[in-house]
Order: sequence, then C-alpha cells, then structure tokens
Amino acid sequence: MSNRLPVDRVVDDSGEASWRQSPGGLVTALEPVMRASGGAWVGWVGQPDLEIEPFDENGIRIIPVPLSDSDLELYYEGFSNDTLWPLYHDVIAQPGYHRVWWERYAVVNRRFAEAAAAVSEPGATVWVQDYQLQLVPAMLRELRPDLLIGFFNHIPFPAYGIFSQLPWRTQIIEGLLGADVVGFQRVADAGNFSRAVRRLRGYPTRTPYIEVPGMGDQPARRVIAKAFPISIDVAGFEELAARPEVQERARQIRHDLGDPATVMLGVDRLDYTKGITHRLKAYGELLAEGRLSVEDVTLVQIATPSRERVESYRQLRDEIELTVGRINGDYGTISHQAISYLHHGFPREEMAAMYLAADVLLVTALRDGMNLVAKEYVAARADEDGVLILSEFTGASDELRAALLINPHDIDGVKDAIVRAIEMPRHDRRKRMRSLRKRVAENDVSHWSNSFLTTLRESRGTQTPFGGG
Ligand code: GDG
Repeated sequence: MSNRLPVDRVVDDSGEASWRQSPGGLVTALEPVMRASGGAWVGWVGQPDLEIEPFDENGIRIIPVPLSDSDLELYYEGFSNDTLWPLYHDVIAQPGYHRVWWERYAVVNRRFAEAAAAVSEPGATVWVQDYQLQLVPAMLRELRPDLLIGFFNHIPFPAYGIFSQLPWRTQIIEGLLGADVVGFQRVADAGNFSRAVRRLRGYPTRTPYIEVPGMGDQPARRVIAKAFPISIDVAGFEELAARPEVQERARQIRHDLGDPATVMLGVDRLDYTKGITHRLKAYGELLAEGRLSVEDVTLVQIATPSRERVESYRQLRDEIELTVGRINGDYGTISHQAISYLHHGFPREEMAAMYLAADVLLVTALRDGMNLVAKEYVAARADEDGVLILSEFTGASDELRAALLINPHDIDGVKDAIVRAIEMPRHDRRKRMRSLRKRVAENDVSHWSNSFLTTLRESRGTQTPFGGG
C-alpha cells in the first residue's frame, strides 16, 4: 500500500485512457516483488474524483482508492505535506496544525485500511509505505488481526522534542504500533520512534523490540522497530549509464555547456528540505570572491516541480528563481552561464547522462530520509570518477562515508568543500569513488526489500513477551 499507485493514468489525444508505470525508486523496488508474489497494490490513481474498479496491470492487481479534491486538500496537501513533512524534517518550515486536516487524515487512512482488509487473503502480508498512511497499521490490525503487517517510513522520524509538538502524537504512535515491523531509513530514526513510544505510552523497549501489552481481547505483541536503509536498482542504473547513447549524450551536455573544466550538478525535487538556497549561496559567494569563475565552472541545477499547490513551495520557488537570476545576472557572460536552472522533469536516460557529465554532485539537504540521488550518481560512475559532496543530514551519509561530508548550514564549510572537490587530484577521486561504489553495490534495493520482508516473516515466530523468551 502506498499513497500513490505504481501506475499513472495517461489519456491520449483521442481521449483513450491507458496506464503507464510511474517513475521512481519505490516502484522499481517493489514491482518485481509484487509480481513474484501475485500481490495487489492499494493506492490512489493520481487524479481526484476518479472511481475505478480493480484491474490487473503487468502482473500486479491494482486496487484504486478514490480521493476527492477536498481529501487531497486536507489529507494530502494539508496534513501529509504541510504538517507531517515539515515536522518530520526537523521543522525547517513551520508545520500547520489544523484539526480539520487531522480529521481527514484519519478518514482517508481508514479508507485505505478498509480497501486492504477487503482484498487480503487470510494470513496475508501487507506492507504499508510512508508517512501518509501511519494510522493504517492499527486500523488494519483491528479489522484483520490475522494479517502480517509491515510499515516503512521513507522520511526521517524526528527526535521526541520535535515530534512531541504534534497534537495527535499519541494516535500516530498507536497507529504505527499496529504493525509487526516498523522500518526506518536510519538507526537514529528507529531510536527516535522507540523513545517516543516510551515517553508517550511507557511500553518497555529493548532494541529493536517494543513490547505492546495486551488490551481487551488484543493479545500482547512484540513489535520490531529497526533501520532498513533503502537503495536503488544498482545493476539497472549501471546498465543505463553504460549505454553508448547515454555516454554520448553526456559528452553532448558538456559540449553544450561550453566544455567547462568543471560541471557541478544538483538534482532535487523543489523542496525546502533539499537545501537548494544554501547551495546557491555558497556558489554565489565563491563567484563573488573570485575563488571560482564562470569560465571554468558551471552549475546545472535540476529542480523537479513538486507540491505546487502548497504555499511554502510556491514561495520557495520564487526565492530560488530570484537567487538564480541574480547570480546569473551578476556573474554570467554571453558565452558562460553561472547556473543552468531547469524546472522540469527528465527521462531516466537524461538523468543518467547528467550524472556522467557532472564532475561534482552537490547534495546539501538540510534533512533527508535517505537521498537516492547520491546513490544514483555513485552507481552511474563506473569510470570511478566524480566527487560527491554530501550533507551529513541525509540518511545516505550513514553509508557513504567516503563522500565529502558537509554541514549545509555552514556556508564557509560548503564553499571549502566545493573548492576541494574541484581541485581534488584524480587518484583521490578514484579512491573515494571506489569506496562509495563498494558501499552502494553491497546494499541495493532488492536487498532492502528482501531484508524487510524476511524480518517481517520471522517476526511471526517471536511474539514472546519480554522476560518470557
Ligand atoms: C523520498 C525521501 C528517500 C528526480 N528528478 C527527476 C527524477 N528524480 C528521481 C531521482 C531519484 C528520486 O527522483 C528522488 O529521490 P530522493 O531520495 O532523492 O528524494 P525524495 O523524492 O524526497 O524521496 C528520500 C526516498 O523517498 C526513498 O525512500 O530517499 O529521503 O525524501 O530517484 O532520480 N527522475 C526522473 N526525472 C527527473 O526529472 N526520471
């Protein structure tokens, strides 16, 4: 189950509707698992007020959950993206706490839970994805105590001092504890969750176990809260980047940029968690101080459109575009732009070509569950070249220690890292990239889904209360 289905509805010129696999790591990761298990995918079709009967697509049963315009406004844009998203990313932006948003979040979560309950066979395994559906595990357990329920949170889980702001904090904790296994990106996220459980419910915890006492006719249960760092389809990405036409396109991109000595790249959804303004500030100052020149260095910033109906995202877009315009106006020349700014999405092939064309990838997120872009860059670089500058506040930095790690709030530190990356000798780049590639190869996305599902399956045999086993 996920908020969005793995397929998008596309309508052609003649008005004929068909389905296309939606892009993204989650779909790539779970599609083979779902096909092999004969599973069903419960989620929203991506368009409001569309009631569609279940259907089969590419070997997967699709169970659409309808959402109205007002569901989208209150449950999705409101509670999910304007309350939980900023709260879980350490209140980089102020979360809105509105009771009508919360109420609709609960209503929509129940609709998802009921849809899953209706289609699951006895004893089936249900894997619930992400923060939009945190109440589903407990609702589903109540409806169907026979099910094995997993939950994975793709975004961070904040420290208790922050989480405790949420007026509905206890309900969220109770919702998640309905799962047998609650998975997080980082060890720290799982720890934050266990601490919240202790503070709010007083249940005993012993990593990775949480002991939930029996209540009424519900027996005592042992819940596992643990880190399962997500990854990408490494082999698939390597294959893409190795294609001759992708390599040729990478050369073309560099040529079109004026063959500068250094191409730097940023790839992000246009989101305030990604630290795009911090990156621009650092780069702009380096140009202003003459430590870099547009003759030698250029920055390509892809900012994929995101959540454009949410006000804080509109404001952020204005701020970024103002800054880009200023930097280009102040330092660009007729032949050399400081920043190539692209506010649209690209096919995967083009993304791979950009990674190959970039000498330096800048990931300056202020908080990020994992950051798959960093892993994709590493997977693309079979030539063992390229420097990854990576924020310490990404989940990926737990694994990718050979990157140049930065604190994006420390603008001088970011500037120094950029200069260091540009000046890094070839043998140092190779050494670091080799080490990064080894880490990424060790944990690809099928490893992620297998280890989660294995833990979930095994959890069925470990329901002994604390002290008893
Ligand atoms: C959330 C968490 C966590 C981007 N632009 C285009 C495009 N992309 C692809 C990238 C990458 C994905 O989107 C973005 O993934 P990230 O992990 O970087 O960030 P979020 O979207 O915020 O994802 C994050 C993730 O969930 C998984 O658990 O890592 O922390 O926030 O794959 O390549 N792909 C294409 N065209 C684009 O223009 N084709």
